[in-house]
Amino acid sequence: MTDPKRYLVTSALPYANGLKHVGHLAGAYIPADIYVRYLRAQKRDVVFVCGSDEHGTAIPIQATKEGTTPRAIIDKYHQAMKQDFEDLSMSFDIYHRTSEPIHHETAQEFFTYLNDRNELEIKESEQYYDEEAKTFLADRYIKGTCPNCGSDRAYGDQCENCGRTLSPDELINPVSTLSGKAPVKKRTSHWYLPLGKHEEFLREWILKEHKEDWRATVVGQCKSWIEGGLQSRAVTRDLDWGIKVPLKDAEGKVLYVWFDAPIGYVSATKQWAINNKKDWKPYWYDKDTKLVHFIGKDNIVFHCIIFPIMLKLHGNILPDNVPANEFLNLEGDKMSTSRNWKLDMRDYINDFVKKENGGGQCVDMLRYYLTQIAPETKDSEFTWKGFQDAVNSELVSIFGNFVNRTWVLMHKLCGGKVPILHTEILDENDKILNAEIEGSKAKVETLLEQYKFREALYEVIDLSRKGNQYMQKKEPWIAAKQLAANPDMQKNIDNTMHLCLQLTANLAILINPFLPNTAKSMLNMMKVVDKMLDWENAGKLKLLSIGYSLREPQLLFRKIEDAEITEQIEKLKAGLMKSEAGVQKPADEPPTSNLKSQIQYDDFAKLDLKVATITAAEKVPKADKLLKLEVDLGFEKRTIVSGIALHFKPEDIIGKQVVIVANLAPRKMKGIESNGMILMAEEKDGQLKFINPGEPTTNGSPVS
Ligand code: B3M
Ligand code: ZN
Repeated sequence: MTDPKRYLVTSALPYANGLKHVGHLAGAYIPADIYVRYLRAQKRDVVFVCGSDEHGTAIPIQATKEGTTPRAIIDKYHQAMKQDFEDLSMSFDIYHRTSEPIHHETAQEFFTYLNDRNELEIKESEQYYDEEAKTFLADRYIKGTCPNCGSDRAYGDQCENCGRTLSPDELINPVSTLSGKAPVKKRTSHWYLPLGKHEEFLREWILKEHKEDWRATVVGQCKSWIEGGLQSRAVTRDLDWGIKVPLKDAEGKVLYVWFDAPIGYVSATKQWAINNKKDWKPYWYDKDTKLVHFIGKDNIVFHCIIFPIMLKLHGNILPDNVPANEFLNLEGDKMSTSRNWKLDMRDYINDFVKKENGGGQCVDMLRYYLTQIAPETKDSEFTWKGFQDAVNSELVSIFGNFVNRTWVLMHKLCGGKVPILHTEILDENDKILNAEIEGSKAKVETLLEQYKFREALYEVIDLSRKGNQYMQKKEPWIAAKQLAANPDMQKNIDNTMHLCLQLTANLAILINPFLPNTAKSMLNMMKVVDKMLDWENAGKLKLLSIGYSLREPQLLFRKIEDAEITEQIEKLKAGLMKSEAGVQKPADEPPTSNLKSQIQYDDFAKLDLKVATITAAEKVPKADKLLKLEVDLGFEKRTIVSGIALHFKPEDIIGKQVVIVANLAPRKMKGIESNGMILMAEEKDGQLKFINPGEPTTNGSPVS
């Protein structure tokens, strides 16, 4: 959409059932905040909404876990998440909550509107019911074995292990999480949104209209949903936590959380308008509004297929783009709340931002690293070493260094004032730098408009790198030494410092959407007001007036010490150990059966199990859980990468005889090709033990 009248930008509403981690931050919040800050600097009319998602089974389940009420849970986590976002400089215009009456009314009105126009279907079906708890079991209240991967951590809506979307009927051996008993089937009726009816619209709108401007990953996911056949989706649930279905004969039924949550964007806008005496309607009805949803990839179907259908039926505008991010892994593994393998925003805030040498610069360091590794086109990885490198060798050594050098030299060589520019002696280097400054605005702008935040940030840092190179070429400190012999040299010094200062002012404008606290510190050093950060000033060469006196230099970023990252990595591992210990069963409890579904002999016969000896073992760099093993199969040697580094020291396992799956397809892990898998037994407490043939056996012997 070219030149819209106004923007409405949304970030996914996080569930108020626990603290959120930096993976969430990188996915749906930082990119949105960058985009919005950029639009505000352009003086655009923009409203940025977010809030807590306070419905769904996640809430009462957490309440049971913590031995409290759903209300207490949402109050606690709403407050905590709101605070975390504030502490990390997220600039929402409103951080709302879906438990507010205005949201309940808005969501009910949507439902009624669609229902009155016969856009919903009522269907009777059999659903799982817990006879002991006397309640129907929605999604997360049913657990069982995943039909896809065999894990027993599968729920009625999704498998925790392989991520596959499931329906309760697909679960093998389902049990109720309320009573632990097998549920029975009972008839119930629900309202459905028939997605299939809108297939043509979706094909046209996503696969044609937005084929080019939406991310390929987003279009790809939508395409496979559309082509997989669009089923009707129930928009109500039998549950006692949520928004009541606004009909007489709907006792005990609430709106499905994914029906009400996106409407949360609308109700948040309404509340924002009330708070600011504005009209909310144009933001949701006027075609000149550009609506952009920032989300993680697991939310694509809801934001690109289901909610747009609801919006279309309700007469609202549709999103112009949904720049969904892929996932952020952590130190070689998927981030996971249940396994405690994560870095909560709160932990970073406590360990860095709130520390003595923390504050805004530590906020910006995290914002910087998370943008630099943003999973825009594929999953990416947070490592503490990567964080340290990004801060020390880019923020400190390039950006911070340029600004600091400029300030120190300006005070030393130009009396702390913006020196005059002697245009008559501008040389080639000066002209090249001028052109770089002038060209930077368009470059960064184009990338931001395309939601390429990583590249946009790179351009800004690159501009400061060019500043350093320029300074290195001009060497004003050498010119200073020649002053006594040649007073004309002052002109050269003036020119160099003048341009470096104008570049610093430009850097403040360009970095502001990404690192707002840094921009603020720079404004302070320059003794100028916020107005200078207006985007239209970017690319200009006369931002700081000649003769204007500037403050003393102030270090923009501090270094991250080795000890700090070692401490974090240890903390992370300790957390994992704790969570593994947490799920430990009492020692006297016999192992549970947990049997996977039956297979035929032919299935088993496909496995080629062989005896082998581990001949070498070493840690895989930047992956705390992986060991690279060499095994001898008698007839050949192989490399196998195994996730056992937290359990065994490499030197302790060399020479051990093991059983391996020898015909497993090769898999790359951390760039190393793994050819096979070592069999392990897992004790109740999570300890791993090798499977071996019992007595020394010739390598390569088959096991059957
Ligand atoms: N609360 C799921 C999530 O946090 C959900 C997003 C709602 S956005 C309308 O991933
Ligand atoms: Zn699975």
